[in-house]
Amino acid sequence: MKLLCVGDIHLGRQPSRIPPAVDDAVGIAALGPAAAWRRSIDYALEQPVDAVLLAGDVVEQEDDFFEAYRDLRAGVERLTAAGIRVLGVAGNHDVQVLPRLAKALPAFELLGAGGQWETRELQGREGGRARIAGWSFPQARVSESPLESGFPEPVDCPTLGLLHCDRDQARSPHAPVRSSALEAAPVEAWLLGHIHRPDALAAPRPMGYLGSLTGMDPGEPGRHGPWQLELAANGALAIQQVPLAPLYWDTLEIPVDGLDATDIHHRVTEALERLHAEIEQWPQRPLAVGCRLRFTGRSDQRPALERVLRADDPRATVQTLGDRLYFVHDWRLEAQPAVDLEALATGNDPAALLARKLLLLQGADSEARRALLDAAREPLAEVTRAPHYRALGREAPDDTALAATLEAAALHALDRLLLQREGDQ
Ligand SMILES: [Mn+2]
Repeated sequence: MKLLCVGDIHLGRQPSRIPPAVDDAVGIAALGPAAAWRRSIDYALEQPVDAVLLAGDVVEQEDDFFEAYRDLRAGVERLTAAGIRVLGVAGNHDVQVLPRLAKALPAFELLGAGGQWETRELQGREGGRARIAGWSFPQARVSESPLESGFPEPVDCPTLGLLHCDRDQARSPHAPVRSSALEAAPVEAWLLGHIHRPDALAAPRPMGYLGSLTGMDPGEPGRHGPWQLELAANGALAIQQVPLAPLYWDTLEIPVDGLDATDIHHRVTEALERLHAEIEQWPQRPLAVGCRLRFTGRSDQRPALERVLRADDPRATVQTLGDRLYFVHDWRLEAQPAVDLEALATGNDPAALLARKLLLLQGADSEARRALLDAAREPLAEVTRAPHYRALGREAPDDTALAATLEAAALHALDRLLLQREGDQ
């Protein structure tokens, strides 16, 4: 028996950080959840699988009914016409809308409505049986573990658990469950929704998050897609990810040691070409690839590098390699200046003062380091609270973000001080 297991789809959500040039070339819709869902259906029909399982948050929000209805119906109709069943559970995002969709679309089988565990048996087209046990969110906030009560008793065929939940977050309002409770349940596999980063699911007893069907922003990097689960007649189970997401996010590290600033763009192109060569080897390939560039290493050309990167910003151009678009959504000059900070720090001029603060920031936790972060915390938090930015809903920076911001600012200032020094001589 072959099953295609689909994690959070979020129909109705638009991918973010897509440059206008990429939108113009392929259309943002070709990169979003609906496109990923269509690709999954094509794959399910090609195989063909016996059933498609949806682990909740199929729809982004309640008012996406009509858009989601169109996409879900088109998919369910194609699948059921080919004799492929479609089963799903509701997550915290689609607690109302998924049951409504199920009513409007009887071919779609919603499991565990109202927060009551429910099972359905599947028959493989080549023989074999399996049972799906599912539970749906009865309301958007659920503070008790769905595993506390009512989990179905084992029977004489393999059971696969389908659940949208928050694992090992005891105080979560999104159906908190403990790993130990998942492990103790009488199932052959747990197919979970909610967390968008896929787990490394593996036989013999896969238990974990399927991940979002496609990465919708740079915070969802790596390969995404549905998972194909196969149950052999002897009970052996195999599972593998089918990374067919149309959009792929990655971070490229580009060392700039010994690099002349004018060669930086060449170095960026090389890094993108290397990534392209790797992606060409994949059996399923994305339409577009968004990259964050980290310029690392040590350089005596930091100011020049920054000037060149700002004058001819890598974010401004979209590269087409093969039939794929590559774009840069962010870059960071993280390279350290080619100076000995320890030696510099022994002086008593402003550069020495900065070097001492940098060493503090880059060093281990200490009282002095905490004092430095504390001094920056409130002024930076004030920025996120400013009326202009409040609508972005950004939280005040945590210590890691604070330290990174201070370090970047200190390096920038140090570059300028060192340039002045050279000018003085
Ligand atoms: Mn969720």
